[in-house]
Amino acid sequence: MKISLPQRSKMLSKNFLYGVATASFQIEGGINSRLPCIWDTFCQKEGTISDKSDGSIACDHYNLWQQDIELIDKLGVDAYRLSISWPRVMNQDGSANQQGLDFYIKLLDGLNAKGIKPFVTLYHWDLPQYLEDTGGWLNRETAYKFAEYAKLVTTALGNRVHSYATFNEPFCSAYLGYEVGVHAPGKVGKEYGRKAAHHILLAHGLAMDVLNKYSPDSMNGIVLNFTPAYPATDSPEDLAATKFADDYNNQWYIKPLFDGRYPDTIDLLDDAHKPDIVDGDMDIICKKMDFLGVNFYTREVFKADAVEPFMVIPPENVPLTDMGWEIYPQAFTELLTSLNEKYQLPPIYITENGCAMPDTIENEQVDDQNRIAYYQQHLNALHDAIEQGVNVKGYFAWSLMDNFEWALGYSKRFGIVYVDYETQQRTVKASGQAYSDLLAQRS
Ligand code: IFM
Repeated sequence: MKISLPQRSKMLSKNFLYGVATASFQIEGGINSRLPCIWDTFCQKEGTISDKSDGSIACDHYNLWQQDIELIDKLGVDAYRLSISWPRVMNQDGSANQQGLDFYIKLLDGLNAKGIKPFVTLYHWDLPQYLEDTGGWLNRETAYKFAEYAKLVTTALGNRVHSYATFNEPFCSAYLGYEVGVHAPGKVGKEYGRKAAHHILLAHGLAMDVLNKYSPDSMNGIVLNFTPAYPATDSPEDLAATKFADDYNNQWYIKPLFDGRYPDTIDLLDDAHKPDIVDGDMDIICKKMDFLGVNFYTREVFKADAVEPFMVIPPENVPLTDMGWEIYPQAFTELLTSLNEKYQLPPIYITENGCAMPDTIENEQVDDQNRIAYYQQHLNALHDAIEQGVNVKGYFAWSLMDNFEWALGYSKRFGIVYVDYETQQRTVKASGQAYSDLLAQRS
């Protein structure tokens, strides 16, 4: 199967950017050349990672980066989205770890030499453990440490970076990491989630000033994930529960950035669960950005609950990915058009979209037609949003290659390239070839 788009689609013009994405902890390995991060610690705890694995080797990208650049180049993409490991480049006393910086400098130089635009995320979840030891994202001070880290990176990397995102998916760091505890650092409590989120958003705002000062020529912004919320029925109770869920999971992270305030749902929270907002914080958070990164995978359906403000209905009798996530591309279009209506947005980049599928490799081939179908449906959905006036400038497939899928370890494969973790052999899947063929068609 091929991936195709309507003939005159803007997405077939060379002005529309296509890329592949990864993140430091998920692919690098090389843990002995950096300080420990919260995911190293979390992986050591009993019962946290489904296959009991960790990030110590991952895809060994720390050693195999040169061949990975060749692989990215072979796919014919315009851009590569990667993240920087904070504990690899900064020592505990705030000084630079030159060996760590050199790793990224060589990587960026290699990409630029091939004309591949580097999209760099400063924080994709690997907080230095020493900062977690002083409270992590529950400690306001961590936001200021992040701004110092942003300064160190931008001054060291100079003009090598096409685009900087401060954070990847604050929802995941705050909610999954500090409220329900399924991600590092594994804290559980409603009194933590919103506080962590606020400090992350504060860190974003502080870092935007740093980026604009020390890297004024790059495109600077943030990456948010959205799981659009749909009601189980049209009953007023289910509609109210769905609105609460949408505010809590989605709007919570975007509204402060563009409207300078949290959704009104904040008034419904117990005081103990509210963030600690200091005068002036919302102005720091609400900074002009050059782009918004949007990550989309699935939707969720909600109904009212007697105890909690909302309840998720697990998907049944619908198409699913290997994560158990519903395949519902229409939500992608509806998400983008609704964000466009609600907010005054800068240009959007789809910074992640893709799926885990139960791949098998036979005769050195992975025939993942199911993943090709997912990409086809979602690129069509994106095309529809663009036709309806949403200003989307580019799209990144998640992921370049199979990698460490957080609490699910290596059991879920999101790559368009297959990784044999025993040999570190990379094999381009049928989806990788289809993506590459689509990109080659552009004029
Ligand atoms: O693998 C993750 C990535 O790190 C962040 N966004 C979602 C992906 C799939 O779960």
